[in-house]
Amino acid sequence: MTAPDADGGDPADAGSVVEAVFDAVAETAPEIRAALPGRRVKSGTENASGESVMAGDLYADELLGDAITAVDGVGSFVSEEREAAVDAGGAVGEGAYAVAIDPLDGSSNLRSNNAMGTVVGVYDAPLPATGRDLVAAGYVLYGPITTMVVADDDGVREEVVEAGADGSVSRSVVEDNLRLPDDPLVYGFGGRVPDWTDEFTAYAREIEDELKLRYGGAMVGDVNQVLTYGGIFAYPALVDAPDGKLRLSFEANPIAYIVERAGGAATDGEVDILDVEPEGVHDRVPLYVGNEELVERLKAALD
Ligand code: AHM
Ligand code: MG
Repeated sequence: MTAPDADGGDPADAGSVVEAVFDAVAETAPEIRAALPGRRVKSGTENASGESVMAGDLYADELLGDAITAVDGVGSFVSEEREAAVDAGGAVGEGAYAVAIDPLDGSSNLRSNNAMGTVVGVYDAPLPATGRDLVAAGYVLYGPITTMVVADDDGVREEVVEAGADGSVSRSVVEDNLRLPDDPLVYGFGGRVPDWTDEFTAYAREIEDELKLRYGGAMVGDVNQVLTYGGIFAYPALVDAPDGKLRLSFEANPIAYIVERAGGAATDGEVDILDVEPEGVHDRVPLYVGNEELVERLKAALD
C-alpha cells in the first residue's frame, strides 16, 4: 500500500507509518510509566464517555498526542479522552492514517497499583470506521515489565520496552509470531454478576468449570493473559447497559484485530467485532474475545 505522506512529499507506505507510530508509542511508554506515581488522583474532569478522568489519563493522553501527531503520515489523532479528533495534517484515506488511542486503559487500577495499558489502532479511514479499516493495532502493558504487542498483516509480535539510565529506550523482541495456545486455560469477565444477562450467566457457569479465573480490571492486562495462556475475556452486554462498557474504536477494535491475527476470534455476541458499524467515535460495544472455539460457544449461548 503506498500513499503520499501527510505533507504531500515522498510516498509513505502503511508499513513505514505503522512502524513510526509504534516507535513513537514505545519511546513514550517509559515516560508515561515514570510519571504514574504522582498521578494516582482524579483530575476533576470527565471524558467524552462521562467517566471521571485520572491525572495519569490526562498526562498519558498529552504525551501520546504530541508524539503521534508528530509522525509523518498520521493525519488524525483520536483519543478516548478527547471529544474530537485532532487534525495532524494530511487527508486520512488519501495518504494519511488515523490513529486512535486509549491512553491509559484500566486507569482505575492506579489507586490499587495494578496493571494498566495503552491501546493503539491505526486506521486507513477517517473515524468512525469499522475495524476492517485497521492496518495495525497494538498495546503497551505496564505490568511488572513494560511490554508492547504489535499486530499487522504479517502477524503479532511482543517486545520488552526498557528505559536506560540516560533516558534512551531499548526494545527487544521476545516473540515474533505470537499465537493463542490451542488449549485454553484462563477466563476473565467484567461487570457485576447480577447485571449479566441470563444467557451470559449460563455460559459463564460452564466456563467456570473448565478454566481458571484471571481478572485484573484492565482489559489490556486481562487480554494479555488470554494471549499468553489461551482462554476468553469478555466485557459483556449488561441488562442495563446493552452495549457494555468498552469503546469500539479505542478498545474493542484494536484488541479484536490483535487477537484475530494471533489466531483467535472476537464478537459483539452476534457479529465479528471488526464488522460492527459505528455511529460515533465514542460508541460502546460488548466484547467477547479469545480462542475461537470458546467465542463460537458464546455466540451459540447468546443466540
Ligand atoms: P478505562 O479505559 O476508562 O480504564 O475503562 C476500561 C476498563 C477496561 O480496562 C476494563 O476491562 C474495564 O474498564 C473494567 O471495568 P470495571 O472496573 O467496571 O470492571
Ligand atoms: Mg480503556
